[in-house]
Amino acid sequence: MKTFTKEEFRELLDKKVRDKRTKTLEETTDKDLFYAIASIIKDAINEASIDTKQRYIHDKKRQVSYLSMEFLIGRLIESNLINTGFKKVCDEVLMDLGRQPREVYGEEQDAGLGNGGLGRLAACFLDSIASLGYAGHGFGIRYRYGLFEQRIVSGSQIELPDNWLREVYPWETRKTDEAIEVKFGGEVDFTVEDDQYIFHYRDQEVVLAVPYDVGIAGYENDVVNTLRLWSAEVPENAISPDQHKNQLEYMQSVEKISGFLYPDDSTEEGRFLRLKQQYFLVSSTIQTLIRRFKTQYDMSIEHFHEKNVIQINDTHPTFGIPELMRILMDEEGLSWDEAWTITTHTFAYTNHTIMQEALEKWPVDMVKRVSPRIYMIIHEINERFCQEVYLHHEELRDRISELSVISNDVIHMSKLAIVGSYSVNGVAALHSDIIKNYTFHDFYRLTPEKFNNKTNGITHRRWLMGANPGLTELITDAIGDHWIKSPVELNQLLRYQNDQDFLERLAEVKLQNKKVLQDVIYKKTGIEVNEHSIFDVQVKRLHEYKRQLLNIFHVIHLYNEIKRNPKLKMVPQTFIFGAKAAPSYHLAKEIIRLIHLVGNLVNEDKDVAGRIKVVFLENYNVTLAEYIMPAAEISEQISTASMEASGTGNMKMMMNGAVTLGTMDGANVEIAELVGKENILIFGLSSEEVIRYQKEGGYQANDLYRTDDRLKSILDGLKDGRYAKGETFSDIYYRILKNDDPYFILKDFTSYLETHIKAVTLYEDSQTWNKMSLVNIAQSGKFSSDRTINEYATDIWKLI
Ligand code: DL6
Repeated sequence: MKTFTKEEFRELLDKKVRDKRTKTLEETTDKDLFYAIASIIKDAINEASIDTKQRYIHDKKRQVSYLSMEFLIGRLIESNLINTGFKKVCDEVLMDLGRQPREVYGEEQDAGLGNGGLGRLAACFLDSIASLGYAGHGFGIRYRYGLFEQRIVSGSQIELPDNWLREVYPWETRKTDEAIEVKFGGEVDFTVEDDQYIFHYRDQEVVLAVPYDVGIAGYENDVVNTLRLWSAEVPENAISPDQHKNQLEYMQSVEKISGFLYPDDSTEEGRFLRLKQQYFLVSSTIQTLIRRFKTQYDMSIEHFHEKNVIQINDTHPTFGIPELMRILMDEEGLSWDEAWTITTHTFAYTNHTIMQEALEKWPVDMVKRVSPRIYMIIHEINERFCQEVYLHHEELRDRISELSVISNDVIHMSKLAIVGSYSVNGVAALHSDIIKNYTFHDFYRLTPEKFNNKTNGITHRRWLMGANPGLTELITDAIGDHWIKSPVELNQLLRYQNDQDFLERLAEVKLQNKKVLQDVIYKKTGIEVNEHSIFDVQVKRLHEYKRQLLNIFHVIHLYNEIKRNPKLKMVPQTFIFGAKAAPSYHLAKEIIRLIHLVGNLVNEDKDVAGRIKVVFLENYNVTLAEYIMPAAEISEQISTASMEASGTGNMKMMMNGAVTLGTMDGANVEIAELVGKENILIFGLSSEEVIRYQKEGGYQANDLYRTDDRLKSILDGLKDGRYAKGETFSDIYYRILKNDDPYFILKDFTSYLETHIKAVTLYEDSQTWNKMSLVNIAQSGKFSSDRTINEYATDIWKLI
């Protein structure tokens, strides 16, 4: 990519602001500058994108298509500046102009097209695929409204629409000429001609999928891949096929398909829309891939899978399997067996959860309404699959009803994904073992060769170089910059474990990052936090299994201790939370309310005198995370063991020098292995113990409530209104005591408390703590998504 001197970049910027904003540089606002810089980057990215595409076509490259209903992109300006190599010069020019780069870049709206880890993982993966020079593209939906904007009113979450496209999104290019027709509903029948079934479709609703392409630049390698986001529109001149809808209603109903990320799934209508979104994504994408294959490769369609692999991010894009079958048979004229061979050599499935309620299931009736032909194909896949098990796997005959993709008129998407894919992977070693040994054990017995592990990762370019320039500089000063292209070389830092001077510089970087976050906290909440207190952080979606409740119970316990003994000596601690709850998840919203009201109580009580503070940062998103991760000191990763597939926040905080305080769950297990038990704080039941309790029907939470005064006091407070001027939290109370504490909060409480005491003791010895922090950074290279993507590319995608 072109490089610029400061003078050249300034000149270009001047030209851009004149062209695009009709202003001189002196007159510009930060927003003008943001758009002008984005336009400079986009010109460079477009050029490189054309070259990349031509190279892929010329080399007839095998390509991976990463299909995901979510891409939690956040802002792109800084990572684009880093990857194009323009960051330094751009920062300098802005500073010469008397502008703060962070303020200018802060003008970009977060693209929040995802809920949490799964969507952010997809975004990190695209960055790594391009940075490693692999031919791979993302396909998703251009939701008009992303994940809701969270506001807290009197302690309770309310949701506002995330109008992220209010202004022009500078990174996208609309490609009307590559629009695709997606056909929904209608009826299907068939005739037989020359022993062949010919399917006839009638009365379908046609929706136009219009692509918006976002260039994904690799790190200083001139590679630009594409994230294609589909938008739903009414085809030109189409009139409403439904006589009961006028034209306006018809247009609205079509545009709704790409209207919202996760439309409300508490209603039948919301669920149906979600299903339509899934089919919309896979049909438009697979039609595109077939079209590209036919024009760019000089091969017959039977070779499709030799040049294409489709990775499905969880089960949400699983309808791609029957859709590819449909196209190959009904449009390309292949037989079932030919189509099945191609399909099962094309798809690879990543599982991201073993929580039963999160394993997707769709009622047969709904799927038939979206596409009767797709349902017919799923039915046939299942018939043939069950027959195959019956005939050739006698040992599993009595398990056929568990293996069946369809049961009780419900389609189990994970089973369909396993049957139709050649690879099934979990996202951390422990999670992949649980999948094999428990969740999908029968499938594992049937086809063990499909199952594998790919431990998640995060892009160190965003989460270290972008978010933490101070630490980046310190590292590079010490060990050179090889680690940027080869992050495992961060382990060279281990040489500095006993270097007092280095450890002090490391602590200074952390302190500066804490001051930045302190400022953000004050601006957002008005709460003054002590930069010398321990920054103890839990940021992630709100879910009972992630146990934000355990964290706030600990805070209540500390508060109770202070009230009992106001002179208690304590290292000051700031408990920082950030979490969005799904709009229809009542208990999660109650937990947010509890955190807030306990926070108010603690923060305002004079007896506490600043020893503990609670901060809840509203509207947690990627940008906020970029301020939080570098400042974190204790990384709370406290899910009930066995329930968190991997976690990626744990990796982000580790890479920024926080010490994990967590259970042996998800990728925490691998963090523990790497840093050793003296550099991590582990507590609680193991996954085997949790699974054993679950098999035995749980444990007696009431016994603990009755015998442990600390717990009794905390739980009683939920009912007697002492935390919030009479406001109570009975649903949380009953969830624990009537449902026998399904997430083992009381069971793990003592061990959690003891581990916190240990953490504080270690923190007081700053040399020891700084060393722990250093070891965590040094061992975090494994968790770069570059390592993960190299594993996918080699083992699953066979790109090399
Ligand atoms: O793999 C990314 C991420 C993991 O790090 C989290 O542990 C896991 O909870 C999350 N899974 C989901 C599942 N949602 N669905 N379906 O978001 O994936």
